[in-house]
Amino acid sequence: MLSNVLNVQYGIQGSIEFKEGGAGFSFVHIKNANGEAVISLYGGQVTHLQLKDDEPILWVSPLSEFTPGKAIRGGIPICWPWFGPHSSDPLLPQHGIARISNWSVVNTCLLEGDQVRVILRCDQDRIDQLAKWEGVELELSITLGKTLRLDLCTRNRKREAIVVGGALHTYFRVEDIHQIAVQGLESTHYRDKLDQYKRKFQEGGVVFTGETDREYLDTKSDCILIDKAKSRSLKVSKEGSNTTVLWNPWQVRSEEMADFSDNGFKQMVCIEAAITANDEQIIAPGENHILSQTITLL
Ligand code: TA6
Repeated sequence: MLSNVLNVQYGIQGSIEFKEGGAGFSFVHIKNANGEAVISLYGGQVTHLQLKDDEPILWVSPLSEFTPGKAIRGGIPICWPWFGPHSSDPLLPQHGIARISNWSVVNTCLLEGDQVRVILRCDQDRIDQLAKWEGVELELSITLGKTLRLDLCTRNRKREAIVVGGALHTYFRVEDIHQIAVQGLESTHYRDKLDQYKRKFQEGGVVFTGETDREYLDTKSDCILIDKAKSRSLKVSKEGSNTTVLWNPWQVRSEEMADFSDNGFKQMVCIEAAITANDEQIIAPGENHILSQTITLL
């Protein structure tokens, strides 16, 4: 069992443990005095997070498949090296290859302040098979302290520059979509995917009354997710990104997606640190780009 080997090499008693899960996937379970998290090595995807003994923070569809080639529906999918459909090849997977690739463990360690860190690397053979991406490396550092922080590092080992897009496509669990608000995007322009990507202006806080699919532009702001029904507020901060995506599929879209529970839309919202379209990042030879998201329970 892969988990047994990983536990010998990377397990840390009481803090980091590898276990087999659905469909034979290997998961790393991390915990400290502040909370716990679970990460699937398939997709490099965080699938569970709890902070300060509060209720779970991430949403995973009960109908999510755990099968190779299919993205896990929920948690924190890694969209890379592009966001949405590929710009020219419709045969390439939506949101890139990272979330449907195997990831290996690079390192695990305990840091000061009771922090636990796991560093994963996306399967290099999978990246090298992607035209124009051979020689580009992708690593994800996941740090659980009083917060959960993800650092997605793209390293350009090629002789020419690359242009990378993507997102940390985080599905937050909420009690009732009708009773939440997202603050931090006031007075920000956004592209509305549901209206031919028309550029619009966000006056006040964001509330959800129907399908919502928006790319907020030129914003480095923290977002505050206010969940009135759960009496909980979360801060979602980011680095390395000027675009924040908000998404809720609402009823009809949820019913159209086989791996999305029909009423699941009522209990989730995606707040994504993104580098999309106008915000894709040019990485010079030998340079890196780091896309980060930090989740804090307020
Ligand atoms: O992040 C929003 C979005 O781009 C939506 O347009 C929707 O496609 C969503 O991602 C989910 O995409 P997926 O490929 O995971 O079904």
